[in-house]
Amino acid sequence: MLYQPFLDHAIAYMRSRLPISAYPIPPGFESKSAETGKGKNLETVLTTSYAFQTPKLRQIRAAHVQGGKSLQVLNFVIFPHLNYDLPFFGADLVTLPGGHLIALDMQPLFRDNAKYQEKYTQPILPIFEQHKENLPWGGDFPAEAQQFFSPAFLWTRLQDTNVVETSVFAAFKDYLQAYVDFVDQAEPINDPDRLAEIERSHLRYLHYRAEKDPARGMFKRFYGEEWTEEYIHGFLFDLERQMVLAAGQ
Ligand code: DBV
Repeated sequence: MLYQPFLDHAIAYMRSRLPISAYPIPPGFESKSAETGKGKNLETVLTTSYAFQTPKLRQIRAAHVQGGKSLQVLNFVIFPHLNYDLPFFGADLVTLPGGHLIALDMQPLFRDNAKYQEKYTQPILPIFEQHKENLPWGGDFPAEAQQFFSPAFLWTRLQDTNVVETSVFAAFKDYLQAYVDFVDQAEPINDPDRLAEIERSHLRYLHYRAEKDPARGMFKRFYGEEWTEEYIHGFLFDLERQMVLAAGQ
């Protein structure tokens, strides 16, 4: 239940500020459970999915995994529509037997572009600096993932659950608020070259996340390969499927 308040807050907050409506979740993926372990270690692992959209945000989605005290995950990502230059909102909140692993960021479409950084990173640096004090840098992470994170990437490993409930929750709320502020201000892009760049950037990000999903092993173990691949490509990172569908209409 560690991340339930994060999920509740995110949905209530977005609802209070944005015209959100439901986004369809493919049948069979709203809720999935499996038993793991044996005897007194028997545990039910429940994965529930949530999805919304707004006129500017193509997909707001969350996957919530609950498998007892030592397995809790909330992966919450916002994918803007392709005619906005908004960053992705990405939260990966992971509790495993070894502790908590927290990734929180607004992942830029154009990481090394100075004007883009000025627009979407500078404004959140003060929030980053403030929360970084309670959330020390988590150390190594995959080098190839580096290109997808902003300079305001909060990345930490924690033992203390209390810190998750207080400092991480506070950072999560501040990042989400700053993100919704960006969404409020965002204007549609019309320039065809810029639109093509945005689409390329989305696809690059999607391919990376779908291919390298760190939860793949866990999901396969619990729910099997077929369910897992369909969940990843048909729900968690569904842009390509949606583009194929749109092209066929
Ligand atoms: N991660 C996901 C989704 C998850 C999920 C959809 C629904 O992208 C969970 C579930 N993340 C998850 C789990 C682990 C991690 C780890 C279960 C632990 C895996 C394990 O130890 O077995 C940020 N998440 C991680 C790690 C990173 C991230 C860097 C450590 C992985 C490692 O060390 O290999 N979030 C992750 C990431 C990006 C992001 C790589 C982006 C570009 O936004």
